[in-house]
Amino acid sequence: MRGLTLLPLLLASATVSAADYYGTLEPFASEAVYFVVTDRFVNGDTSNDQREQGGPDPATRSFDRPVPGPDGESDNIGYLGGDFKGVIDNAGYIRDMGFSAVWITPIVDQPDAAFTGGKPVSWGSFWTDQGKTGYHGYWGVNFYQLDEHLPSPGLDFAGFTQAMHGQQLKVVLDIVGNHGSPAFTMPKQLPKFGQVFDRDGQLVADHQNLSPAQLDPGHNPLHAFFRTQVEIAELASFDDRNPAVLDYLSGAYLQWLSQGADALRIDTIGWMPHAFWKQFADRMRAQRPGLFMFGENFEYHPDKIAPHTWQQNGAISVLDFPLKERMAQVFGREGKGFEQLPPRLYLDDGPYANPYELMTFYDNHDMPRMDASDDGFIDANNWLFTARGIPVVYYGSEVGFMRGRAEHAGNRNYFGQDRVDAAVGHPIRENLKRIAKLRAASPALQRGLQLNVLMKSDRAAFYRVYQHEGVSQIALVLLNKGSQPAPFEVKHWLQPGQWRAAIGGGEVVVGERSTLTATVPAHGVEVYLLDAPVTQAALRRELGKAMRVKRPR
Ligand SMILES: [Ca+2]
Ligand SMILES: [Ca+2]
Ligand SMILES: [Ca+2]
Repeated sequence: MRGLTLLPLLLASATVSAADYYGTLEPFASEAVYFVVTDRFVNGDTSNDQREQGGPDPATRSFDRPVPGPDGESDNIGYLGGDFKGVIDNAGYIRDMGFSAVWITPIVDQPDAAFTGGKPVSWGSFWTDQGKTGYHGYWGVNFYQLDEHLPSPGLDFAGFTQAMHGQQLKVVLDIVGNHGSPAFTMPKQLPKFGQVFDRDGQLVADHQNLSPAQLDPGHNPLHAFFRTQVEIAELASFDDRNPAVLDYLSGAYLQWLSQGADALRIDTIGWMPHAFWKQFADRMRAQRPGLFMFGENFEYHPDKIAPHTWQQNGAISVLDFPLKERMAQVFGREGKGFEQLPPRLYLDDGPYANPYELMTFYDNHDMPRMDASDDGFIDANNWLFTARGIPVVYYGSEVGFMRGRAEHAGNRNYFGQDRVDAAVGHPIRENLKRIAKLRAASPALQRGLQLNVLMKSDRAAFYRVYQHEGVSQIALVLLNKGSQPAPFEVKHWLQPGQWRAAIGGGEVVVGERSTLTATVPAHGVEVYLLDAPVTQAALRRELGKAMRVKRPR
């Protein structure tokens, strides 16, 4: 009898000491992503440049189409030669910064000429496409075929993913489901624009240079792929209600997954209904269980983007635009305080299925690059790689390339091998490397619960805690974005033990009810790590609460 009553007690105490504490168990949350517009990163093979394409007519030639700006500056809306080889050649450069994955722009075949419709592109303009080419990859015409600017002999997409995997880098493939290429307003229809071809190269849809309202999907089978309303600029909008559209797209993306893509980034996800993406996600995961996907819904309000993350809508993560908006204010020239950030983390509430699985970033190709000093970039990266979420850094940000610049004002300018080589040793890159490598080695920074201790003005202090299946780590992160060294005194939830300073080196022994004091250098970070099970009572209580937060699924 006695033994029988004791047994549940023993089990109960074993359960308590092995409590699970984590923000997420999603494996992809351990990654850190470097994002390249492939055409604009490095031209590793000039033999695939297709420099004659679209020529000789200056209105349609596709290579190197500069858009002049003030003071000799220039944007460019033509192809500039970047390719798979350019990325592979620099895999070591990317991995050496602490990244584990590379997001590349879409790889599918694009029209072979510059677009002649729409409004002319001028320096600093928005929503203008005349004279622009498909260098960015978002104007698909054959979603089963690789665009000819990307591969090299012996290096198709499967070869590319294989080479990247050989360099310990995952490949995040950018995909589009909402639209094809620009499809109307051309003075005269050009080949491929507004057309869609299947895996055998057969024409399956053709906008025929007609405005959406002029299409007749009920009677003309070539129009059945398209919607009859204008959506984005002059793009051919796919009709999500036509089952052939889902078949076509999911067939194409399963093909690329079978060639080694590790995760998908979904462009313009908000322009197709949730029901479409739910079916799409189900088809992808039927082939690739657990596939991680994240969408781009360019909205700063979390209620607008969070529904994508819910199970019923496909459980697709999203780029964290609401946090990005605040990061630009805190680390950019406005210099606002850290107190701006917690309201956008949604650690204890909010509409996301799981905020720890969001893709965090401070700029990209669709918005002005962050306008910050070198120190601002350093501070931003120190935050990005220690706070919750999965960090994404846009190519060139490791040197503050084209900072503050929007599309058509240099945002997507060619980076090139010379800049890559010169970037080694740059202070932004050196600091990025340090914090990214620390995150890459820390389960707590990757997937641990976040508990904020202090977020005020130039100082932030917070814990990240991960305890699961025998791995236990508590990280205490101290950030100083000020230009003077900053003192910290942390006693809240502080567990006694021998903490090691992961950046500065050395150890700090913390006793019962004592305080950890530290001075963090200007624009600096320190991360104290304690590799021990969580025992401190108040910390356990707080973590237990965090684990019980109810979230929409
Ligand atoms: Ca090339
Ligand atoms: Ca092409
Ligand atoms: Ca749409």
